[in-house]
Amino acid sequence: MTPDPDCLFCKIVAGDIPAEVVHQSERTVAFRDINPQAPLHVLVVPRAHEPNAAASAQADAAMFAEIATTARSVATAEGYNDYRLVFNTGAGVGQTVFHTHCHLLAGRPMTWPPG
Ligand code: DGP
Repeated sequence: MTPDPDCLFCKIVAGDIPAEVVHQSERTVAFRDINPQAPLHVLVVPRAHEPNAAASAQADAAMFAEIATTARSVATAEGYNDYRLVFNTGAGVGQTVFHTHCHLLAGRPMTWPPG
């Protein structure tokens, strides 16, 4: 899918908006969240623009799997074996940026269920 000129994460992927990138590959980019909710809070995104995580998984299952393995690599590299992955999928559950992204959170105790 072509980049959306109005999409914040497409601009970060393109390097048009600065971000602290911690990992990148042909198909994914991982960068620190601007408003971290844990000592480690990284967003792993596909380079390809898809507003919705389920649509991304359907379009490219291998890329979607790569998001999970990238998150594990980043967590491990930063010294965390325990971590939480979150895909907010839809405005009703808190999605605010409509480019598929996986929140990688680690470094503090977490409760369940999430708020
Ligand atoms: P969500 O609510 O699931 O759509 O999460 C969007 C996340 O994006 C939120 O945790 C804050 C983060 N974010 C928003 N704007 C920026 C930005 O300009 N740079 C970075 N690095 N993160 C951003």
